[in-house]
Amino acid sequence: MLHRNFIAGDWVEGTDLNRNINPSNLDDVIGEYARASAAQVEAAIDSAFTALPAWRAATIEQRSDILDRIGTEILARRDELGRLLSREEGKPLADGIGEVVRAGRVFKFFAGEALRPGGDRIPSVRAGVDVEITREPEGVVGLITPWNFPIAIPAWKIAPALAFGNTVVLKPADLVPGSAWALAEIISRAGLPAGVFNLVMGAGREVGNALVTSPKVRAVSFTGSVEVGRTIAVECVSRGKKVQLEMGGKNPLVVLDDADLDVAVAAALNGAFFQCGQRCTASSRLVVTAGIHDRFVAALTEKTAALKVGDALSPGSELGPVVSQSQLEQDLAYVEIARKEGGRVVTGGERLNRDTPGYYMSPALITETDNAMRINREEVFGPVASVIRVKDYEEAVAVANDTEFGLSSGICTTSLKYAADFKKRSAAGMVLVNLPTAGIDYHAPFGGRKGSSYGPREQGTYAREFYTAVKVAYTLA
Ligand code: UN1
Repeated sequence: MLHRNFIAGDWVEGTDLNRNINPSNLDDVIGEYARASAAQVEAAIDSAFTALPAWRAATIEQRSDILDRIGTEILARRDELGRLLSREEGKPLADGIGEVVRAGRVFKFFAGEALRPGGDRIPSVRAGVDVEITREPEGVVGLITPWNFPIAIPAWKIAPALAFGNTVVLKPADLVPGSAWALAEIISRAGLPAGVFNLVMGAGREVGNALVTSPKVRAVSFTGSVEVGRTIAVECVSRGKKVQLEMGGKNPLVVLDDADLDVAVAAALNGAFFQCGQRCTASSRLVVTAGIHDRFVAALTEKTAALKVGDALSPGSELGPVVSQSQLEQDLAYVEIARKEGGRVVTGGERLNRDTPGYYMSPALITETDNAMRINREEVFGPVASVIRVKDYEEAVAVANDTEFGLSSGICTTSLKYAADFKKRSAAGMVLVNLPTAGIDYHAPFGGRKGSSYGPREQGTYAREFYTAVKVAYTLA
């Protein structure tokens, strides 16, 4: 079946076809997806621009109802959509379904937020004058989403954009267009005026670039790599657009001597390896104090080696394949880099063969590393984690913060004192205590510091900052 782009309320063919391949089984073609041309992206932007007055005129209740309807359908179809997601992205079925539920709940959350646009009325310093502060939609927003959360990330950008009266052009990742297409199909039947929501599929070079450079797009929200994010930032800032970027991480999980070993091992196993470490929030640096180091490494090695890697849709699989050939090559290359730097690969890091051809590898745990090595400076985005031994809590904090990234961080400890201190001193946007650094709530603000993020936070009530423009009106009565 050919899946087309959604532009100005119509399903339109593109100029090129993208075959969506299952990374668990390269013989399985999920479908063909039309790639839009730059001219078609312009048409989508024009239609979003034209649709602005109609969507601005919709009442907050009409917007809320539409978002609620979208959320209801996503939740009702969780099994089918979760299966599609796991089939195209490679995360195990339970995680695929979990992500679909998250997307549905995001729409439900923003159905509520649509009713709470905010606003203020304050006394003026001048007699007889009223000051009113209101929030208005920014206008046309361009949304560019990555392959690792094929439905949740589109959801958490589209839902607030629509809730606050913006019109949308979405460009999903070229590698996983299926879930975003299914979401667009749901949105297309939810009662929006034509042009309020548009889907343009294709590569960043063509489709993404057209979105970022168009004068009619007022704001761009991007999740993806640092390299692409920085280019987008320059393009947007030089054109006076609002921009929001979520990029990489090299997130530390600190394990202190007084940690509950089971809690720490469970947090590290999940944070480092689940979903093949393909999360910007993955716990890729395990910073462990000397007194617990050997016990922690022994227990984590055993659990890591026991993880079942297989077809994402097979019930027993705890890890699926990684997403693509180039990602697999990058992951294996980083294991080699770490080995050459003096790291010890205590388990995994090897290509695996399964019944079907796919991008399988065993999760790699690397010990005897230090924080200056490339394996601890650069984001791998695969099932690869390294252990850094430190002498005490003070050194752990210094190492945790010594990175150009700052998305999430974690600490495993039974000490309230260390937990409280780490929450204050961690240079990350999100700090987790006795939990993995990944797996974040859908109603709380999401984002980081330093090289990880740029612009206002996503999600929760904080999403309003990006998707609205503040207006202040003064009236002499
Ligand atoms: C999570 O860890 O729950 O691309 C979400 C990413 C993030 C989302 C992580 N933007 O991995």
